[in-house]
Parts: sequence; C-alpha cells; structure tokens
Amino acid sequence: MKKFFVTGGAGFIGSAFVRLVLEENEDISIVDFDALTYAGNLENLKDVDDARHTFIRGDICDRDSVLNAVPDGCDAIFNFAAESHVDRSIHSADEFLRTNIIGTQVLLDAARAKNVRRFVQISTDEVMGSLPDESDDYFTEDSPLQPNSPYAASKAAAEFVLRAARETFGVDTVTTRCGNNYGPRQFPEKLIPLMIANAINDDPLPVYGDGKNVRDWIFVDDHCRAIWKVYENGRSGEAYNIGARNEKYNIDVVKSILDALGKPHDLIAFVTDRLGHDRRYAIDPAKVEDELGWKPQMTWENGLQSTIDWYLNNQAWVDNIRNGEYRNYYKAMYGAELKAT
Ligand code: NAD
Ligand code: TDX
Repeated sequence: MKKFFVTGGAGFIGSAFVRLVLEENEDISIVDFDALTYAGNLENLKDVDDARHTFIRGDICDRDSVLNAVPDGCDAIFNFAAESHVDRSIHSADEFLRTNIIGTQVLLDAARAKNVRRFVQISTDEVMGSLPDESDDYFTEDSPLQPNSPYAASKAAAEFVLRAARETFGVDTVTTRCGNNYGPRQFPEKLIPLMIANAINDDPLPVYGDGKNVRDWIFVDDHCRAIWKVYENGRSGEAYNIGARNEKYNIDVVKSILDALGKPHDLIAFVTDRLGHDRRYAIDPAKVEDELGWKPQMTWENGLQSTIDWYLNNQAWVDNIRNGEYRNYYKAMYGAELKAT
C-alpha cells in the first residue's frame, strides 16, 4: 500500500484529486490534511467513504502537527493547500504569504525529515504574469516568473522555496502550473460558480472591466489526471504547464452560463475592474502532452454543462455558503446584497 499525504484535500481541486486517486487505485491510502478555512468544506468529501482515507484537521504552517500527521514511509506529498482567491489577496496579503510560502517550507522540511520520496507542488499559471491581448504568445515552462497579484507572488515565492529545497537538500520535487479550473464543488467566489449561483438566484452577474480578459479553462478532473502523470513520471526539479487549449473571454463564459440556464443577458452588470487585472492567460501544454502522454478528456461544452447541472442539483451546498460568512464577503467586495435563498 502506497501512502500519500495530501494537503488542502477539503478544497475544490484537492477533494477532486482525493476522489479520483482512491477510485482509480486500490493500493493507495491518503492522509488528507486541511485547516478547513472558509474555502475548506467536509461536504466536499462526504462521498469519499473509504477506509483508505484519513482526514486530519491541521494547518500546514504548524510544524509539529505536520510532522505528526505525515505517515512513516510516505511516498508523496501533494501540496494543494493555499489561499487561492486573487481578490482576497488584493484586500489583504498576509494570509497568502503565511500559508502559501511558509506553509510550503514547513511541508518541504517535513518531506526531508520523513524521507518522503517525492514532493508535488500545485502551482499556477499566474506565476508567469499576463500575456498581451490578442497575441499568439503562450506560457511555456521557459516563461519568466512575473507574478502580478499578491496571490501570484506568494505562489511564485513557493516555487523558489521548492527550488531551494531541491538544490540545497536534494528533495525530489515536481511542480504543476495549471490554468483556470472549473467543475463541481468550486467555492462561489470564483468566476464560474459565482455566475452560476447568481444566475440561478436572479442576482446580477458582476463582470470586471470590459469582460475581455481571457482565461484558459480546464475541467478539474483533467487537471488532477495531469498531476498524477507528473507525480508518476515527471522529471525531478521540472515544472509542467497544464492546460486544455481552451481560451475564452470572460464575457463569453458568462453569456454561455446564462444561455444554458435560460436566463436573460440583462442580468450582466459591468463593474469596476480588479486592480492589476491580468489580461490574458494561455498555456502551451506541449511538454506534459509529449513527455507524459497527458491529454484532457473533457470538452468545454460537456464540462460547463455538467458543472451547471452539479450546481442545480446541489443547491443546498451553495445555499449553505451563500447564507454564511460569504454574504458579508460579497457585500464588502461587490457593494451589493445577495438575495436570500
Ligand atoms: P480552494 O481555495 O478551493 O481550497 C484550498 C484548500 O486549502 C481549502 O480546503 C482550505 O481549507 C485549505 N487550506 C488553506 N489554508 C490552509 C492551511 N494553512 N493549512 C491547511 N489547509 C489550508 O483552492 P483550489 O481552487 O482547490 O486550489 C488548490 C490549489 O491549486 C491551490 O494551491 C491553488 O493555488 C492551485 N491552483 C488553483 C487553480 C484554480 O483555478 N482554482 C488553478 C491553478 C492552481
Ligand atoms: O466577480 C467576478 N467577475 C469577474 O469578471 C470574478 C470573481 C472574476 N471575474 C474575472 C476575473 C478574471 O479575469 O473572471 C476571471 C476569473 O477570475 P477568478 O475566478 O477569480 O480566477 P483568476 O483570477 O483567473 O485566478 C484563478 O486561476 C488561477 C484561480 O482563482 C487561482 O487560484 C488560480 O491559480
């Protein structure tokens, strides 16, 4: 039995990864370590009813808790735990620097202390900054790290911390840099679930700026399968860009959601732009495709429809969030009250 230590496994992508790995492998057990911040949710794991899954509530910055929780003979650490929302990092960066940088260092130290075979860092395309509008440029693994938001800066710093652990102490590390994920169980502060939830409830859909920023969307399970490939066969010390060649203008994503739900486009409300808003992300995934034989399995049309269906069928999950602290966040962020559900 191989033992994995997964951090952030109660969040959006981490919980999808845990589910997929347990479903597709019989010889793996997982310690799932998560602080359950506002973004962590045990509901995300409620169908993971498996003796091979152990959940531990803990903070990746807490050295003793981490050392106690990493199992002896651990094969790999997968670090999903992070503060992940750009807008929150613009409001206050402290927690981003703490979790995303110090937390990564603590985990790397634990990997060394416990002789963990491989450390997989879940990074992001945002560390490479922004591409020019309407250009043919793409992020490759050789693109310079040019983070623009406090969130992206903290994730880029984590990559440097990782590099130092490898160069100085020989920790076996690999890194994934993925584009924008979408799918079930994504916290509704992010574009796609926010727009779906608002459209379902006839709340206005707040689009930043001119709506012409471009994001490169990938279905969450495709990202998780790429992480698996990188863990299995990625070259030590390397980063792999992950993307599904699926660039979209934000405004087109929002209109597709309204059309799928049969809601009018006049729910769209253009609002003040995000500070330092990255214009375009576009990923060249040739390395992970050619070296590791990864390809996305989900089409955009099917992925978006199945995501919308999940939110329609799980309105209690969304309402729990929308009726909690998120209401205050929303009001402070958008200057508007969400309708009661
Ligand atoms: P998320 O916000 O949904 O989940 C983050 C999880 O980490 C939560 O369960 C939270 O409780 C946990 N966490 C936060 N601080 C912690 C701490 N100090 N100790 C332990 N656990 C803590 O985020 P997500 O969208 O699932 O993203 C997961 C990872 O993937 C992040 O590292 C993010 O940077 C990266 N990533 C995300 C995207 C995306 O589009 N969402 C794209 C590329 C990379
Ligand atoms: O209300 C909104 N209106 C809007 O126009 C929100 C929340 C977003 N947007 C725009 C901003 C972006 O151009 O939509 C786009 C996507 O925004 P987010 O969902 O906040 O994602 P982004 O800022 O692109 O960052 C995401 O991708 C990379 C994730 O949140 C990161 O965790 C990941 O690393």
